[in-house]
Amino acid sequence: MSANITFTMIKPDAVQNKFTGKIIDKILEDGFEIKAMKYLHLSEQQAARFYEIHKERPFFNDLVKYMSGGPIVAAVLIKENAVESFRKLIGATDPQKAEPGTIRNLFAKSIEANAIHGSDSDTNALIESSFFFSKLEQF
Ligand code: IDP
Ligand code: MG
Repeated sequence: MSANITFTMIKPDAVQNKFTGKIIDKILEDGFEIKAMKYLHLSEQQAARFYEIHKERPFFNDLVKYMSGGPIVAAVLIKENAVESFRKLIGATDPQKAEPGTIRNLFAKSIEANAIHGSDSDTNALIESSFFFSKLEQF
C-alpha cells in the first residue's frame, strides 16, 4: 500500500508564477490520483522542520526562507510505484539538468526555486504526508 503513495508540494515560485493549474494537469495526465490537497503558507519554523534532514547543508537557511516566502500547494498522490514514477515526472533537482518535458524543466526557475517537491522513498512519503495531513489510515 505505502509503495503507491507519494507526497508533493508545488513550491512558492511556481504558485507565484501561476503554474499551479498547469502542474496539476501534468500530474493528473501522468495517471496520479489526488488523495488529499491543501493550499497553505508555511512558517519558517514549519519549513525548517520539514527540511530538517538538510539542516547541515550550506543552502539550508536560504531554503527555509524561500519555502516560507509564499503559499504552497501540498498533496498526497496515489499511483503504482508512486515515488519513482513521480521523481521521473518532476525531473532532476537542477532544472538545467532536468529532462525536457519534466515539471522542473518546464516550470522551475533555479536549483533552489525548482517548482515542486517529490518524496524520495516510501518511508519519507508517509512521514511527509503525515506532516501535512492527519488520518493517514484513509490513504
Ligand atoms: P530534491 O528536491 O530533488 O529531492 P534535495 O537534494 O532533497 O532535492 O534538496 C531539497 C531542496 O533543496 C531542493 O528541491 C531545492 O529546492 C533545494 N536545493 C537542493 N540543492 C540545492 C543547492 O545546491 N542550492 C540551493 N538549493 C538547493
Ligand atoms: Mg529530496
